[in-house]
Amino acid sequence: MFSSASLLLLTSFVTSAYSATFNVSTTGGNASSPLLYGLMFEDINNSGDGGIHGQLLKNNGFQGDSPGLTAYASVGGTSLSQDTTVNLTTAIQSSLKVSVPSGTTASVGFSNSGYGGVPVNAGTYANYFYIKGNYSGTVTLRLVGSTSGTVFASHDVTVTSSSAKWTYVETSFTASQSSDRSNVWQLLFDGSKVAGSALWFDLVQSFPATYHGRFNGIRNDVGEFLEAIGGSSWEGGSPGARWNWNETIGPLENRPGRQGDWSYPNTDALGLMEYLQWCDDMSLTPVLAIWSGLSLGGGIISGTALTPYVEDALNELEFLLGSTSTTTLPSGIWTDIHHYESPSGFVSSFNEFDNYPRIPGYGIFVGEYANTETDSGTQLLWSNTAAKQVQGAISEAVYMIGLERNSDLVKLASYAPILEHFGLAEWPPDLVGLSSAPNPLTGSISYYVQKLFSTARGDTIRAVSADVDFGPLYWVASSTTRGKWYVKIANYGMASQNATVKIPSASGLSGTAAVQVLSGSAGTSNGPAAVSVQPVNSTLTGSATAGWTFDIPAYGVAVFTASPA
Ligand SMILES: *[C@@H]1O[C@H](CO)[C@@H](O)[C@H](O)[C@H]1NC(C)=O
Ligand SMILES: *[C@@H]1O[C@H](CO)[C@@H](O)[C@H](O)[C@H]1NC(C)=O
Ligand SMILES: *[C@@H]1O[C@H](CO)[C@@H](O)[C@H](O)[C@H]1NC(C)=O
Ligand SMILES: *[C@@H]1O[C@H](CO)[C@@H](O)[C@H](O)[C@H]1NC(C)=O
Ligand SMILES: *[C@@H]1O[C@H](CO)[C@@H](O)[C@H](O)[C@H]1NC(C)=O
Ligand SMILES: *[C@@H]1O[C@H](CO)[C@@H](O)[C@H](O)[C@H]1NC(C)=O
Ligand SMILES: CC(=O)N[C@H]1CO[C@H](CO)[C@@H](O)[C@@H]1O
Ligand SMILES: CC(=O)N[C@H]1CO[C@H](CO)[C@@H](O)[C@@H]1O
Repeated sequence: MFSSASLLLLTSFVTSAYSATFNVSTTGGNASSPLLYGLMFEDINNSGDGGIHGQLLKNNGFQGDSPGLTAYASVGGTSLSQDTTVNLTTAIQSSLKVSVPSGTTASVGFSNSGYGGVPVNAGTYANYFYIKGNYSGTVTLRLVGSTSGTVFASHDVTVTSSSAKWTYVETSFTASQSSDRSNVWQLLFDGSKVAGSALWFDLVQSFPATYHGRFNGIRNDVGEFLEAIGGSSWEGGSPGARWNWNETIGPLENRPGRQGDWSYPNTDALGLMEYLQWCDDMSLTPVLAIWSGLSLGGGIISGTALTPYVEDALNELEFLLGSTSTTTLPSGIWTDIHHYESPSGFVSSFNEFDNYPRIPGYGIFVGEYANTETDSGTQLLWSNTAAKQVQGAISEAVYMIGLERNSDLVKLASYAPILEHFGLAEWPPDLVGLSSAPNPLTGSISYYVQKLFSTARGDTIRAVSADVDFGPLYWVASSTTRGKWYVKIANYGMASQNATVKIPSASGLSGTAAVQVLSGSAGTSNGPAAVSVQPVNSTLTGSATAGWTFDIPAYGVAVFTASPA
């Protein structure tokens, strides 16, 4: 215990600069898991529909509990309704009925405002829709500024449709750049041909360029942003409402979608195969989660009552692995640990796994972790001034250093959640935010820390002898089989620290090393479309025996890299 007098003394003491020396051992050490910096994805805060999935139009299949006419508006005096008597398929049970008043002569139709606006960027858009009703003529698809009326794209397609069955139309067009997110997608037709009658539409879709050009793919811009680094939505509010893998595959019109866990519908257009395609395209290792019997809203299923769900998991494995010989679930025991913490919570968890028993076949998966509040309990939100702050991001770095030091035991870890649509989020603060505006993506400070750590992964964790104890500096060293050496050091303190890294027994290293440093004052944050904190690169001159010296400012993190000459 400190008396208040000695606490004061300590406070003034730590504001002066320190220096520390780290000797990295070149022998021994433990294998490090290559899966320590993962991405945990779940459809929350419109991270799937309206987020990473490329499809931009909202409520296109009238899915979820109360779709109504969400996102739709009449154009040119039509009247719109959700028609539950005219369905596309067994899965998609409603359509959009567009009634045209008698005497109409103009081009009329409907618009869709997407997820907080339709992003309109110069480029090609692929469009798909179903139409039913007697119509033979031109259908015009447009992207239009909602208040400005500016037309960014206008494209005619000739359609012949009857009331006997659904007609599928696919077409693409090129748009010019909009300066904001207030845009709608419009579908117009010749009102004179439908006056006094109606047409029906369903599963309207519009995609900008997708990542790796995939059909029904993920957004290119979001994909590229997340490429730099690696959920519970499927639990369901009740057992019946859980995510069913077999209803997220196959043609989109056969996917019923579901009311997601986070108060909005999931279209499941981003389904099992799309997740795997995403992993493939980013060279990610997928970790398949199966339902354990626990629902978010309670309703736990256990014991023999779980048998059909185990069967379902085996069917899923067979479907994915192409083997019909899967008769038992893979062995191995894993514990999934979640941490949503304050900065001090993370720092005090630095040594969480240091003394954990090591049992063969047993591993830890830190399935979700993030700093979500300040030490005084203020919740962090992108929308207020307290977005993710430097202090919290450094505390996450301290925790991640603890994970890496124990990565012989902690095999997998994933920050969560990773993506939110600004303004459509109920679980802040996510790693990355996006909007429908041009240049839509903003990385939180935590995003840059994840990026720093995940791109400096060694395969062997090396022992370090230092002339200081842990706190406020925390460190971990690793090396790769290709002769690179990494030292990650977090400074969770209010004073700048000088660090000298030596690798006395290493030979053949270049005298020129690199260090990437991220730091800022404790409460600084990156706001939507306003990035103030990100890593800064420097080159260092030194040697393995004399060391390399660099400064780690207060609330900072440094990733040091030495490479073969
Ligand atoms: C509409 O849904 C019913 C089941 O509610 C199904 O029998 C019917 O085939 C569906 N219509 C189409 C066109 O698929
Ligand atoms: C559509 O056209 C067909 C064939 O001319 C006709 O039998 C049917 O009544 C028309 N349907 C509507 C809704 O007008
Ligand atoms: C999916 O599998 C469940 C059993 O787990 C079954 O009840 C359901 O009918 C299946 N759905 C489809 C579309 O096959
Ligand atoms: C390797 O793991 C053991 C626990 O199994 C631990 O005691 C030791 O410190 C670790 N060594 C390094 C270099 O991390
Ligand atoms: C680092 O290694 C050097 C050379 O072996 C040694 O002189 C020094 O005391 C060591 N420093 C620490 C902090 O272990
Ligand atoms: C900083 O260094 C890293 C690692 O070498 C590199 O990937 C990144 O592109 C560099 N950033 C800048 C802005 O030069
Ligand atoms: C569409 C959606 O999920 N909206 C919710 C997002 O989060 C805000 C804030 O919690 C809720 O108010 C919305 O209902
Ligand atoms: C406070 C302090 O000692 N800062 C020094 C840390 O190391 C760098 C690089 O050698 C110097 O430039 C700083 O002056």
